Amino acid sequence: MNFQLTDEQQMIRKMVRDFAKQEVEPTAAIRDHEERFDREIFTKMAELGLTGLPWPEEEGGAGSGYVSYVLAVEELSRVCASTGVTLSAHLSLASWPIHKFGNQEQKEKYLKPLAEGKFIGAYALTEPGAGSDVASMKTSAVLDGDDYVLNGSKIFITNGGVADVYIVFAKTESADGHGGVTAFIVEQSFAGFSVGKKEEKLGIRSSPTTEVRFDQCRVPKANVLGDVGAGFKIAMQTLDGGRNGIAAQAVGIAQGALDAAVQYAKERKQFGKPIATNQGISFKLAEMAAKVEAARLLTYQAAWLEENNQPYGHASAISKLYAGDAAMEVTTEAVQVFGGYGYTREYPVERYMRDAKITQIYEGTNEIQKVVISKGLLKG
Ligand code: COS
Repeated sequence: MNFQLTDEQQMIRKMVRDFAKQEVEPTAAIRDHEERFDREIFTKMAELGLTGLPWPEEEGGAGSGYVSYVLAVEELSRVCASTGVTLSAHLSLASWPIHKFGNQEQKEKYLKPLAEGKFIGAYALTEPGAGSDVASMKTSAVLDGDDYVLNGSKIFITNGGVADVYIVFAKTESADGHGGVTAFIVEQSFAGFSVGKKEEKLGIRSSPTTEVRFDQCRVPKANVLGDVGAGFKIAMQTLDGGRNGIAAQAVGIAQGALDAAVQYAKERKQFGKPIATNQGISFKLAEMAAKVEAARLLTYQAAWLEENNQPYGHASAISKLYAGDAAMEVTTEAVQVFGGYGYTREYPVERYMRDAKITQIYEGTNEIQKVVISKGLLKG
């Protein structure tokens, strides 16, 4: 067993760490406050090759694999969880299904510009009445000549409104349950596509989350992704990898909060000495560090499994479950270490705590992760 990152992985981690420090961290608090997405940061990530990091070079990517991908999401999230999820949703939710199920034409037309950062990607699965219960979606797609005509709406779409390309799931048959769901590649410029309400959120506030609507939206047949009727499994397989991206985001958030808490505990003096000299504080820091490290190892393991073509869905559900909970616990303790100051916007830990909460919710709540994990344990 080798726990050493390769030279390339270490180089990518350092590159993203430096980039995050110089280009992302300085505006993280203000972007959060203003709920402002910054496309320029995305463009700069593209210049570094991050927007196509895992895909092979012939698909426009950097060919660096899934471990590098989680390292990048972790390092971005360490200073700005919104930037972390922008990249994670772009890569694992929007680009991955095209990489995995797209034909040559679709890869040329969509995956390459996504990889080059000319397009931003998003994934539209959830509906008002179909959250955890994906199969009960109502958005419909009816074949009419060479187009499918989509009607319905999707909610909670990360990168909503700023994305150029959406992977959309709709029912091509009125079959109950998992049958009849088909995946489509939808451009934001297609007639009948519109962006609805933008959510005002507790955290990840500089990552836009919106509704998207389809009103007689015409999508060419050529934009069906994978087989007609195979959409439920495409959605699930996409989430298998996406969930580990969220685990990486959670690890980054937790590490950022731990870094801030350690520094503060060494500097802040009460009763004539740094608060870190109290075991009440130093033991807290120790427990936080143990959780961050365990979450990181689970996340890297799941990425390694995917990179080495081994089953990784179970491992990703575990990494997301554990890392999301760890991030919530670690960030809450970080606020506690900072005391009253931790509750103010003067320090970043309140933002980390707000940002951590979503990692227990999106890409499948942690209760859904337990459904996935326990189904895996009990089958057969
Ligand atoms: N990979 C491949 N196939 C999968 C799969 C996966 N990860 N998960 C399920 N399937 C297959 C099953 O094998 C089954 O196939 P067969 O019909 O051929 O036997 C089919 O899909 C249906 O699976 P299942 O019965 O488990 O589906 P359920 O409706 O019970 O749903 C959960 C399963 C709850 C796990 C699923 O709906 C889910 O993940 N919900 C959360 C959705 C989510 O994460 N939303 C967030 C959106 S993005 S922010």
